[in-house]
Amino acid sequence: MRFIKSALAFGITFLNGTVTTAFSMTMSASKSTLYDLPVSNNGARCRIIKYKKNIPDEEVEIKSPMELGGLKTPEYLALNPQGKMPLLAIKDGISIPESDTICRYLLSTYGNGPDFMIDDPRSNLVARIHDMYITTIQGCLYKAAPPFGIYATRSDALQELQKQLKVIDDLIPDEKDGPYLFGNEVSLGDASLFPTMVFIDSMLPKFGITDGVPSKLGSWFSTVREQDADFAKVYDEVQGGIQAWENNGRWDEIWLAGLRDTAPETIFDKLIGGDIPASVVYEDDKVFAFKDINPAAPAHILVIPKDRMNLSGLRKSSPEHVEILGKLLVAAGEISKNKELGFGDGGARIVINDGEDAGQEVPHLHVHVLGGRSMVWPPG
Ligand SMILES: N[C@@H](CCC(=O)N[C@@H](CS)C(=O)NCC(=O)O)C(=O)O
Repeated sequence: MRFIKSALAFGITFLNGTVTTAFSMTMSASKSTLYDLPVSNNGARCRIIKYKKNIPDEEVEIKSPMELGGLKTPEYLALNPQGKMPLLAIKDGISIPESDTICRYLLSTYGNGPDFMIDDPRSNLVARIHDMYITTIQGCLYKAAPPFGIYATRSDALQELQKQLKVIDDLIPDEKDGPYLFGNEVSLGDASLFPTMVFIDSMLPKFGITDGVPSKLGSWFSTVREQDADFAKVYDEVQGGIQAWENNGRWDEIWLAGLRDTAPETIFDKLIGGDIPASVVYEDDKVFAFKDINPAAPAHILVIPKDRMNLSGLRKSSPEHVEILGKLLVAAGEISKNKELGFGDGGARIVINDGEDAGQEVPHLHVHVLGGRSMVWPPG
């Protein structure tokens, strides 16, 4: 059995900062359990460490979180309140979530094999960019609905993902003497990024993005897989999980993958594109507002999404549209206060006609903002 020297200092600190009690102890490493699934990219970086350092199952055993009932059960949450995998349960009730922390624990505990710590700070930078800016939004590749980290739309998150790939690509040297990111020594940067690249490589094309992986990154990804059996093994594990998702039709209903806006363009696209002149009263990157050419009130503005996103009518809305629907209403509220457009102090009527019976004429969601006179109820 392996023994780990671990000086754990326990202290009780009073308000004046004086430590009144402290002791240290030596712990023996009994078997640890890595809760993880083959498809988990963050877990796969820990598996790369386990494989490369030949850590036997007798020391670090891999189990499915389902053995504790799943990620969101009280039993699992007691070990990792974030309800995420991977999680390494070590001993004496200590559990370590967060793949980077798990990897560093494994590296400092098990001496065999490469140490993954190379003399190039760009390795840590790749891992950091991956953790801060890529895994936080990776759900845009496979999750049913936004938000994806700080992004409220899938297309914004997909764009950001590609930007981060470019940032990492720029860190990779043009010339290097080995298959890994920074030469012939495997690093934490390689282990962190590679499993996520399995996701990106197979999922970006589902969104019609075939040129999303820049060239140095693409060639590192294929070379390391060809030349390193442990990376190839992890590739197969993650890919097997993705294939199972595929077989279950995971992307069939995902916006911009299986689900796209196939309805014909309308006159509104011509107004947005400037092919037909419009009396534009407001415009930003997502919203377009213009005067109705057949006004039904002294002030009558239409507020529309620039990208229809399948919203030929409000009935097509889904959680994918939460951001644009909010933006349309905020813009409508602003416009309804604009006296120069003919709106008064008494308020406005803000209407969405959804479908033929409601009087919708153009199949591109539009919010009517009507004002400058008092309205009757019920509407006709
Ligand atoms: N920052 C964490 C991220 C962990 C994470 O997002 N894990 C995913 C699987 S790769 C997960 O558990 N997702 C399920 C969920 O969030 O419900 C790490 O590096 O371990």
